[in-house]
Amino acid sequence: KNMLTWQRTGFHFQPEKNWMNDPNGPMYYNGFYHFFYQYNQKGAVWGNLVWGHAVSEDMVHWTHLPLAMVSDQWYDQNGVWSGSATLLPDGQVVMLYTGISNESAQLQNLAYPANLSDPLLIDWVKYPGNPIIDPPKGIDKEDFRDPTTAWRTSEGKWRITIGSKAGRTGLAFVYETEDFKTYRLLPELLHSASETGMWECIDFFPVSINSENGLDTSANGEEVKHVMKVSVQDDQRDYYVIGTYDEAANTWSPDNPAGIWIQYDYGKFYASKTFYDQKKGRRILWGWISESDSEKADLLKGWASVQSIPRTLLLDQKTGTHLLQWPVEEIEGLRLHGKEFNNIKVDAGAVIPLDVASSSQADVVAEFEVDKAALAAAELVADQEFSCADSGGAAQRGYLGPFGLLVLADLSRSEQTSMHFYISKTSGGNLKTSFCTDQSRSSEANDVNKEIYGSFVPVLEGEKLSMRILVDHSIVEGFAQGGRTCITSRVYPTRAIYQNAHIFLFNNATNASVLASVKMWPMSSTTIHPNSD
Ligand code: DQQ
Repeated sequence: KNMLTWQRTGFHFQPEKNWMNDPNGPMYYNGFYHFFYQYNQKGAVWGNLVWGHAVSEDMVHWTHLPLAMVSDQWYDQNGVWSGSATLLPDGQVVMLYTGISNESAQLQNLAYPANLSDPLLIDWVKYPGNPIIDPPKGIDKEDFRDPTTAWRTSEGKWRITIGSKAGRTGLAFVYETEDFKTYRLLPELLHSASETGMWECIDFFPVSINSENGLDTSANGEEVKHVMKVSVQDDQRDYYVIGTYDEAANTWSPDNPAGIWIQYDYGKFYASKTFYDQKKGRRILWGWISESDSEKADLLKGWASVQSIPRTLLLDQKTGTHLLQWPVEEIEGLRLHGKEFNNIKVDAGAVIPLDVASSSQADVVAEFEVDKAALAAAELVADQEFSCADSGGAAQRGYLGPFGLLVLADLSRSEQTSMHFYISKTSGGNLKTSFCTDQSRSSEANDVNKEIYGSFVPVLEGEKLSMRILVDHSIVEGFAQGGRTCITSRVYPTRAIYQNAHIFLFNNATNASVLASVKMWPMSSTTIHPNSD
């Protein structure tokens, strides 16, 4: 329809048109995955938010349904904002969300499906007694939003947490309820942190310390850790920490006393939310991925934002500090004829094309082994405080990197986006691996973000360096070391599109060669089924 159509994705979740932001109320119910999202029916910019709705049997192919909730009450007249689903043991579905009232107050509300025997749960009813929770005393009416999924205490009561701030301190209020209609504010805060500003879209859930299974949100006990995730509004970044939940004291505290907050993703990824998938016994993470082009381009495209490929989320038992994020296994069903490249030696300074066919939609898995002699001579590596953002990106030359993949690259590489590793040496003398993306040459357009970013990735004794990359026209999602560190990048090539998008291996180290093994699959598209009402 317009000159920017190639930027639409082939297998990521997006509505047919207009603006989308946060994932809302994801759940699995009666044979279908339900996905709701913040949606502006009126255009490709943020505003007029209501709840879009889609269903799927595999979280890959989606059917778009009519809007689930619109602004039709005084308490949500200025927006139906984010919220979460809770499945009750008797089969009821509870949806809690933030309404923006006629006076711009953030009020929490209850909604439920009109007809539980409708497998698609198309119609939603707002509880006549809404709003169910007003902002607490002393809290600004515009700083109180995004109720979580409820968890059940050992006494059989339900608790939720809601993000807020007092001054510059971000905080998590906890409410207790028995019927989801009347609530009691508990005197303690679940957690708070100074100088972090408003906490949006808090997520609070258990992970198992010794099993690969996900846990129901109410699970608790000896073998469980609790993850606190906060979307820090000022940063537009999602941070998590693994910690311990004390139900009796109604507090959560980070295991690491320094309370180091890790990002789910070091690129574009915000307002994320998990749910427990009881069909497959796993916890799934959804995140909103905004555009990094101009608003003008979004208006021209007629749409803005995609959702991440849903990610299975587990505690990394090897580090104990990180979560592992991995695209849901169902996405592998989109893989077409794969190609394998084994033990390719990439010399210092080399760039090797990997495919001749198009790869604007691709799933790529790569492993790298750095030359042993070069690693052994690591004393030659200068100590440095390396950070992806302050580095020269893929074009920098260092002793042990950068090396990795170039994707969405045209044959002359006038455009390319890297996902790469860089091994540096800390002042303590240890080697440290970073996982970075370099967007500086991603597009010849000049009104798009071209930052270099990324972060440290833990690499344990005996592990090879590995990355997986999902490429989909204007998005690249990268997962290093099984998903310990992730980067999502939005890029807008003008030449490296369709048949002209290729993949290369590169190694810009000055001394070390690397041995690379790569598997890659073109990905088929998922069909959008627009609701025709
Ligand atoms: N987006 C919603 C809010 C939430 C914010 C409004 C986070 O409920 O705090 O669209 O992106």
